[in-house]
Amino acid sequence: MQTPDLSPDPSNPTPRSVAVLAGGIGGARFIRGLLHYLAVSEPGTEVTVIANTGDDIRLFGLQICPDLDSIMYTLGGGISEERGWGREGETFTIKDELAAYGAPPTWFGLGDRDTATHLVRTQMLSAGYPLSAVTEALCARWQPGVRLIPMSDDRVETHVVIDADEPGTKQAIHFQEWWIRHRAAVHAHEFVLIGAEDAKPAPGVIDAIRNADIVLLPPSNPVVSIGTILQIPGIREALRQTSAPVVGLSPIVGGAPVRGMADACLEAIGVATSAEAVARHYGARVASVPAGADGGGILDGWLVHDDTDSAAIANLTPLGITTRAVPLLMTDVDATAQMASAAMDLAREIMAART
Ligand code: FO1
Repeated sequence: MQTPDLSPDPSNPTPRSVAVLAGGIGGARFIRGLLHYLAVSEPGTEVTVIANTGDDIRLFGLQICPDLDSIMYTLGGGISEERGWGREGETFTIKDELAAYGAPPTWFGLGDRDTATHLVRTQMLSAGYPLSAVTEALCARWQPGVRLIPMSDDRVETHVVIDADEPGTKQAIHFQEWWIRHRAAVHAHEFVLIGAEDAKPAPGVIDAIRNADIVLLPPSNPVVSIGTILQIPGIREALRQTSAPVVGLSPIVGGAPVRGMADACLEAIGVATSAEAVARHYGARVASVPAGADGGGILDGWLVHDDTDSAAIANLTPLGITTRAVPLLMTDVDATAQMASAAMDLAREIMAART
């Protein structure tokens, strides 16, 4: 993928800065479309991506960061398009050899090329580099065309509380086991972000949100991706205080996730699987925060899929969430670029309405 020219545009001395909070596959594909749109229509715009690290897992002594890697590989041209994770042209010899030794777990798809990323990352972490510096070093190879920052340099992990074998008892398993081995088909009582309360936003995260001209929430999983990022102390507050309009795109179309298993995640937290319910879950930024609420809403604008969800417009607008219905299926880069264009236009509409 041609890396868009991000040098400042002389006719626009102060290039626009966009901050994006993203999970893995859906977020990565949206950002690819966003960069495609910006390269053509708003060259010189700087994009900072704040990525979820709650999916991270330590396996076979390797620190694996699925969402950081999906974004880095997708924007750097190394992604397996059909999987949305891991490398194109991947082989799984190491995985097979580990299975031959009976080394658990066998359910995780550890790719050979991908393993080089995990080895470099783990080596640098062991040498004392923070995850944000490691990510920057890995991106020197991939040139994703964005500044990619983990939500935190502190180790956090999403674990899922499910029923244990003993009737009436529960156990927690790593999110990756729930997602990959169980395909999210085992009822999740709760998601717990281990380490969240002591985690700090990585260097640059809060500034990127505060200094952004526009903040975008791509159609990532609203619970275990975007929702996880919001649990890092300070990030929700920065979103509520930034002067930038905060515009999100619904990951739910016609009552179902476009891909992945966000419906299982939403069900676990008691949120309906609908474009409207997700917007209500994120909350309107203008809404007053009832005493004791969990920090208050973050949305100014919301895009829903035109063919199925335009009814949400009438219900969300009175809440202070300016809602527009546009095609939201990321069928190819051009379609995704159109979505990004609609999101940027909605942000500008919201900014104009303020003055
Ligand atoms: N997803 C799967 O469905 N099966 C896998 O075996 C698998 C392996 C894997 C390895 C590295 C990596 O970066 C991602 C991987 N994923 C796999 C995707 C991953 O579970 C999810 O993409 C995210 O954690 C959720 O967005």
